[in-house]
Amino acid sequence: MQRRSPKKISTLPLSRIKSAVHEIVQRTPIHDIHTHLYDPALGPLLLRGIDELLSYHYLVAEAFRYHRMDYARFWAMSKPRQADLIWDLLFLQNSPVSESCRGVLTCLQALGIDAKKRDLPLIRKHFEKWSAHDHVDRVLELSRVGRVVMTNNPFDDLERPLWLKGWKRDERFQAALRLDDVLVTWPQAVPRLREWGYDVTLETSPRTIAEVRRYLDDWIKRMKPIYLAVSLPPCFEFPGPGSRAPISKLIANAVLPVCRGHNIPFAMMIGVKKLTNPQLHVAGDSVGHADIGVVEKMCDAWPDNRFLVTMLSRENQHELCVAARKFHNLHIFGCWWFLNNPSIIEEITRERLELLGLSITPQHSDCRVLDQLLYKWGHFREILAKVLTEKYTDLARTGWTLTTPEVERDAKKILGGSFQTFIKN
Ligand code: HDL
Ligand code: ZN
Repeated sequence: MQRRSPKKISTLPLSRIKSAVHEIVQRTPIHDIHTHLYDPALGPLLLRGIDELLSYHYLVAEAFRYHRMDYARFWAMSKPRQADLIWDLLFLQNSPVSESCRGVLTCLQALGIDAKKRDLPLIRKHFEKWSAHDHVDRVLELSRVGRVVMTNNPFDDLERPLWLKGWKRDERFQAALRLDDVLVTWPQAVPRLREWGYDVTLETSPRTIAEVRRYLDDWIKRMKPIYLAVSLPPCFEFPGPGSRAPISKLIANAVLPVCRGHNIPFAMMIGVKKLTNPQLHVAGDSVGHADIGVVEKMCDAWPDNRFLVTMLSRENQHELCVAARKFHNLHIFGCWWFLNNPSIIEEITRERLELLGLSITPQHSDCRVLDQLLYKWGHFREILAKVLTEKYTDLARTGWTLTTPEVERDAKKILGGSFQTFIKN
């Protein structure tokens, strides 16, 4: 039988690269590897709608730059009243040019809600008609986000009982077990762990280490997290195994062995200065430059562990790329929080592609409100398409030829595929 020659796939001419890349990046589904969203079955934990969008802590901080209201008085206001104030200050009295404000408008536009009338009560009415499940389906479809990784914390008094009861999981929402309470505020964690039946003491004795491992095993069994995570201050240091500091001992002797045992990565989100202004509550955190040597030492000391790392300081980004070149058990991700602005996203994404090729996960959304998926990914896709077009054009100019399936393959890797490969191997 005559073997048919494989279907000839035409190469992309220089003139078609831009339109092809933009079209492919726009339609490629996303694995969003870090968010604060929740499975809709968890009810009120999943924030959604215009009042949550407007009272997002990014906008709260920006609004306080235009008013001198007493902090306690602001926090005593209901969410809709906070939203009214923020809408007036950041959208009506000033043009909403900041990325967080523009994001609200992108969400409304994507949902087909007309903001031109600037009628907040009317905008509210649009959101009232969607049940949580319909709202989730609609936003995931419009944003083309296929998988969302939650941030799950057994120390959260609203969340813990829901996990203990259990529910039929929506497989689009994956779990990540968050360890800040155990690792960063160990003294406060001890009494609660004891209350839950774990025989731990302030001293991180072998018994305590064994009990922390049991705690991690119990919650890994319950949540099936795809990674364990912690956010760390810029001053976080890691002298290596056996150090006296609780956080280092707990990581070295409990977290990393458990991650190896379950074959799941450890995510470190480094550079948060907690509550620089405590009166701003969750909006009060700031940023500090961290020591990349800590990341390098840990990747070197534990070659059988896999580390997902994102850093909050812009000044840490280049050295994080270089560190990732040295350690294949290090996967870097996201333009996190204060980096999630077009000017910085473009700079970071460009340097990551130039130093690391496609072995990165250049973005996560960090969404706290369901609808934010529409803007955080809508804005990023535009920037990624622009940078990728430049890179492919550079290649084409050397005479290298590209095909559509190759661009599709690359986009899939960058929007979650490289992460999926990293967590599997
Ligand atoms: O620690 C974290 O996961 C951070 O993302 C914080 O939640 C932060 O408040 C945030 O929402 N950043 O976008
Ligand atoms: Zn986060």
